[in-house]
Amino acid sequence: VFYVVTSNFSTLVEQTFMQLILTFEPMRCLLILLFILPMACVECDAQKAWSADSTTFEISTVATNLSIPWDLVNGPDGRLWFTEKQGWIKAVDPVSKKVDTIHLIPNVFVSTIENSGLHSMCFHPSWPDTMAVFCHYSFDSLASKLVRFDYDVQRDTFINSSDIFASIPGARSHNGSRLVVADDSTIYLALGDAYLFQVAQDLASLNGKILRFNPDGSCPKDNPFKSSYAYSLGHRNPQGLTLGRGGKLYNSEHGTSANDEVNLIQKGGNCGWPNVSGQCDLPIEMGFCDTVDVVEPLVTWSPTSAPSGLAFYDHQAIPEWRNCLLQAFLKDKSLCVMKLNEQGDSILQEQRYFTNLFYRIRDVEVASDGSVFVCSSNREVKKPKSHENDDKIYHIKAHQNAGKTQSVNTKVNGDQLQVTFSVPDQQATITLLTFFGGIVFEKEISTSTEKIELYWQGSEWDQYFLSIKLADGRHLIRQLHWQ
Ligand SMILES: [Ca+2]
Ligand SMILES: [Ca+2]
Repeated sequence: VFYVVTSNFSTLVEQTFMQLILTFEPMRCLLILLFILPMACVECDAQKAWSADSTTFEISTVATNLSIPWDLVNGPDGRLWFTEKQGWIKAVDPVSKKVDTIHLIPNVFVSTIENSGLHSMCFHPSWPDTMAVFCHYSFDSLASKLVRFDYDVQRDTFINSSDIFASIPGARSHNGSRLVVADDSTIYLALGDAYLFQVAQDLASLNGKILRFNPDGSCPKDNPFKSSYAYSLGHRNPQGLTLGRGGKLYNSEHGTSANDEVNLIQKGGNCGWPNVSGQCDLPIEMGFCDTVDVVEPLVTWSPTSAPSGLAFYDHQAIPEWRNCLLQAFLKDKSLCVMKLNEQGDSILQEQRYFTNLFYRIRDVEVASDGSVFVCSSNREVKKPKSHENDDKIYHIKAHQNAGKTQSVNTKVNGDQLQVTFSVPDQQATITLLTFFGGIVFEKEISTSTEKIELYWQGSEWDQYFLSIKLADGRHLIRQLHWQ
């Protein structure tokens, strides 16, 4: 549509211009030169086209039939540890795909609707000297807690537990949470407002805050507010928390029906909730914004996309994602990749990946080799047929050309897509999918080498990815962007 409109407009401008030149009306020609030509040139500058990532992603499933995995954490033992909402703590070996059950927390409260249960976990900063894990979970419809569990490496299970925060006001949702260990061995915990809204501005309350505490549960002396665990206040329901370059702390949180936020957290900063939602931009917010120096979000999403887990990516394995925040979306069923500027204090660009492929995504974790794990969160909703064995944990890697399998070459020129696909020894199904998961093109490939040329009218409102399912079970994805 964009092409048709702009090219028609351009033709119209040219025709009109030529007509006027030919009719020799100097004044009208002058008007054209002053107004219409600059408009035509704006269009020249804004030439956009489809481009393809240089990375082909290879996606594999490492765990199936899970029940709402909530937090994915790289284990110090090479396994990927994760929590499940019902109270399970498990670990999976991403190579053998063996899932080990480590512990079931007995007193977890799980609401059938909304969002309570076992949420976040992190490892003790002094591991392996101190083998312990911190977990945050609901133990009542109106309360959550943060508990330290000691880990027995021989038996691969938890042995003792001790409360760090024994009773935090909670609710059937709006509990948060996410745990992150900082380089200085303190721990951050992002907590929701438990629907008590105004407590997010009350330093005496733990809710609606990003807390900072020592592993023994004490309050760090250099916290911004005297004798307070609060590191940042004014948060609604944060479920994303991650460290970027230079220890910068980013969070993401759910908005009401609008204004999901990603924030660069400031020590002692106030992110505004419930007085401010998103930017300071409404008359009703101005009184608060005039008296408090509100930390405004780096980005907002309206209507909401439902952001959950957040991770920082800075590895060369996927060059497109260097210095990016990776945001798991539940409602928007995609992974949002946000390019940061060099200072890490603004977002230059965002692209959505894998839309509808995993369906709702609850968390994202970056492994030390630059591969990425995501988990689905589909048992909370009516699962689509294609997701019957959910929930799952997926492993996303940059595809390496190994053995006989050749690369997938994608060339995009304007609205012409050309795919060269060479797999000598196996069949494959190649599909072009739209942003909403609709199939534009599907073809079975069986010959040794095949070149496919596909022409399609790309719309700038859409996003596309190529899905190549190899007969050996590997799934390759190449993302296309309108830029
Ligand atoms: Ca805010
Ligand atoms: Ca606002």
